[in-house]
Amino acid sequence: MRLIGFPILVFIVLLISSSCKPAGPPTDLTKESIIPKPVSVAKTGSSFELDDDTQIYVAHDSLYFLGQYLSDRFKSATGFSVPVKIGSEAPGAGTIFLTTKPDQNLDTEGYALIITEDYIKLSAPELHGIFNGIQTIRQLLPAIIESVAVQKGPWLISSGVIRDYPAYHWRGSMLDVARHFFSVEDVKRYIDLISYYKMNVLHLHLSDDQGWRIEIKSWPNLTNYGGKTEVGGGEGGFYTQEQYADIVAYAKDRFVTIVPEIDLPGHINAALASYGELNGGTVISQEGKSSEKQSQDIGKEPQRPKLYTGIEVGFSTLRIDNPSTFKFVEDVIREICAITPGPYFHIGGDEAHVTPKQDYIAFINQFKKIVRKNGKKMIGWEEIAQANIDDEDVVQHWKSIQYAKTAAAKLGRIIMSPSTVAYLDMSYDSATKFNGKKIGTHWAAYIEVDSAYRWKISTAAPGIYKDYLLGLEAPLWSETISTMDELEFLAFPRLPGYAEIGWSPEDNREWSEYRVRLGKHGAKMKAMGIDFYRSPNVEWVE
Ligand code: TNX
Repeated sequence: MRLIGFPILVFIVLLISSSCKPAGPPTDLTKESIIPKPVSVAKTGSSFELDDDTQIYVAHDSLYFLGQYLSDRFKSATGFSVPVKIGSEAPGAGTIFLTTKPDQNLDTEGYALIITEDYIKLSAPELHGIFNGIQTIRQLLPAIIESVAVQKGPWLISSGVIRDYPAYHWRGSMLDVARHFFSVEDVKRYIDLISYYKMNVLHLHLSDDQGWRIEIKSWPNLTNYGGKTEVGGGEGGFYTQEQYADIVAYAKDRFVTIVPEIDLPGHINAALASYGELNGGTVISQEGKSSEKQSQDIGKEPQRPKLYTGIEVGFSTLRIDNPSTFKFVEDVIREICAITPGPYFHIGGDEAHVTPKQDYIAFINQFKKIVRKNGKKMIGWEEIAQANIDDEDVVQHWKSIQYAKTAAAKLGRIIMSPSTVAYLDMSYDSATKFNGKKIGTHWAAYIEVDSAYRWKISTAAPGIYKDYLLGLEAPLWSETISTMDELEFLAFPRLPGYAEIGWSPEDNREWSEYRVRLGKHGAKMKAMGIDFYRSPNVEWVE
């Protein structure tokens, strides 16, 4: 029986074969999906091919490690061992040339990328810009360049010119390693992932009621006892000072500044549980309620509260009238500052609900002196705006914009982490689950990928002088997550949007355009093995 006429059959075969034909080489640089969106992109209509003859040339020794970093990014997926050579001549055919040169319009983190059929030239005023330009090159290659196994090419990049630099210098994320501990390897992977999107700050929340996560040599019980559990009663963990230094060095090579936080004077139960002398004679009636009743007899009968594994906040505090308190604070800040090359120390300062207000203010003023004495600038959560803030201090907004305004009126600098749009621990919606387990919380809001993207730093901080706004941080609190996969599921795909909010010109961003670009990053995130949330608001290309 003849079901389809011959001409129709030919037509269908032609149709199928034409739709299966591999796409031609990419030639339109303006159509590529780069996140964060670059400041300017111009196309020239051809493409460069990375192949087994490609060589990387760097203009001088100090660029060598970046050339090697780029070569390493190519290795697994292409199977090519792209050699890195030092040579100051102009780029020859088949080369990727990295060079630094002054360019007043590019800023300290900016870069210029010229891609021709014959070569790629990446130049920047500083090494940080070269690193950022390398991330752009990675994103311009086919998504499978991020695969760990060898893939089939060709490895083509559209030609043209990109000039790019950030709107804000503080583009970061905070990771809470206190509520649940995350290993050195996990933290390094997170550094790799955030820096792929040109973020440059990782704030580590290193202590809280549930655990103390960084070795303090003069107070060893903090980790030997106070680091041994976490939310839900798991085994916890901590970083030795050497491991912390290893994280810091890894971050430095990726132009990420580590900001260590020790949360004071509240969120301190793990320390009180480790050293009764810090708790003074406080009467403890039940787990997690160490400050329910404060005895007047400090030091009389040091009682340690139990380690805490729940998720309440605001119940613990240091005591300002306790002689041990500042010995402890001085030692902790001194030891951590000594192994932190970055310019900041974060003293926490949030939710000190059981610290009397005058004591709280006195505490912050004193912490600031100690931080300065150790050569760092103080950062604190927004409540520190109540203390003596000046233009060297940084205040991190999370809930009440009034505190940020108060801080700015005192000349303080502001990091924006508005919990209703920028908290990575908020669920996407009421059904958010990973592998059948509900994760995330929603005390501030449900944050779908579009609402995470649709805000601006400057309008979220009305009335604050723009020069005082350092940028943004997306905090990832870990009460509900304990594995790297769960971490990734909450961070992605919102984190690339935060990276773009901090980097790209504010008036040149549109959700309707961004969602298409983000959809194309599905394939890249998949190739990187990221367990990301497939938001129904995005058409994923994988
Ligand atoms: C509030 S935000 C906190 C944290 C919690 C978080 C949970 C802030 C400065 N403090 O202690 O982990 O909410 O979303």
